[in-house]
Amino acid sequence: MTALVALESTVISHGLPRPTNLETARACERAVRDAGAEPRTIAIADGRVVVGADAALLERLANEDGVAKVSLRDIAPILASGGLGATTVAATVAMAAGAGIAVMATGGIGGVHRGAERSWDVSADLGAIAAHPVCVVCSGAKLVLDLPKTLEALETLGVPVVGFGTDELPAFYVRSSGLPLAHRVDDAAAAARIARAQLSRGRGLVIAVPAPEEHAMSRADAERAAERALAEAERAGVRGAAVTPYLLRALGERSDGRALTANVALLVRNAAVAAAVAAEMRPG
Ligand code: PSU
Ligand code: MN
Repeated sequence: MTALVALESTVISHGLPRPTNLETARACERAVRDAGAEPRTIAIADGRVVVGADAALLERLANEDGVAKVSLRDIAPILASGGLGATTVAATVAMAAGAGIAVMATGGIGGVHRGAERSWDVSADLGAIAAHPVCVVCSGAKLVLDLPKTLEALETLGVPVVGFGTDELPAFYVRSSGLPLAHRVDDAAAAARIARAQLSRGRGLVIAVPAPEEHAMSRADAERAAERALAEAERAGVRGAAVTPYLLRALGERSDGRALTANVALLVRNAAVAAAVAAEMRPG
C-alpha cells in the first residue's frame, strides 16, 4: 500500500492569502506525490470529517468566506453545524490518527504565545501531538510565539522534537532559533525509526525541518517583522483563535512578501520530507 501523508487545511483557509493559498495547497499535494506517497488533506464538510479533500473541496477551502477554523474544541460543533471547517494541526492529528495515518505535514505548529503568562494562550496543537500517534513534520513553531516556552511545554508533555539536519529548533521563516534540541537525525530513514518507536507508544512527535536556505529570512529581519505584527495585534485587541491568522497576515504585510515566499517554500519542502518519512515507516 502507498504511504499516506495528512495535510492540514487551516493554512489554506486562514494562513495564506488568495490565490497563493490554493496554489500552495496543490503544490504540497504534488510534492507528496512526487516523493512517492499519497496526500490526504483533512477538513470538515457537510457534517463529516473528510480525509482526502478532492479538487473541488480544496477550492472551497481556499476561496469561500467564513470557513471555520477548527481546533479540537470546534470539531463537534462544526460537524453538527453542517458547515465548512479547516482543521488546525491539533484537529488534523486527531483525525489522521483516527484514519490510521502516521505522518502529517504543516508549516509551523501552534505553541505558547508571547505573554502567555497573562493570556494563557497555549495552542491545543501541543497537547494533541502528545496525545495522538502522529509524526508532525514542520519548521518548528511560528516565530511570533514564545519559542523557549513552547519547547519547555513540549518537553513537559513528553513530545520529542527531532531536528532534521539541525541541532537547533527552526523558527519557521528563520532556519534557526538558537534554541538547542535534544535530538537530531540527518535523513528520513532515521526520522522514521524514531517515529515508529514513538507512535508504537501511542504518542506523537515533531520532526523539525529548517526552511529552504534560499528562501529563509534572517533572524533579525523576521524578528523585527514579528514585533511589529505583535504590537499591531495588541493594539487591535485581537484574541483567541483569531490571533494566529492575524499575526501571519500582518507578518506577510510587514516583510515585503518575503515571509510569504518563505512560508510557501517551507510548506512544500515539509510535505516532501513528510512523504519520505512516511515511505520509510511502512512495515516490511
Ligand atoms: N502555521 C502556518 N500557518 C497556519 C498555521 C500554522 O504557517 O495557518 C495554523 C495551523 O493550523 C496551526 C494553527 O495548527 O495555526 C494554530 O492556531 P492556534 O495558535 O490558534 O492554536
Ligand atoms: Mn490560541
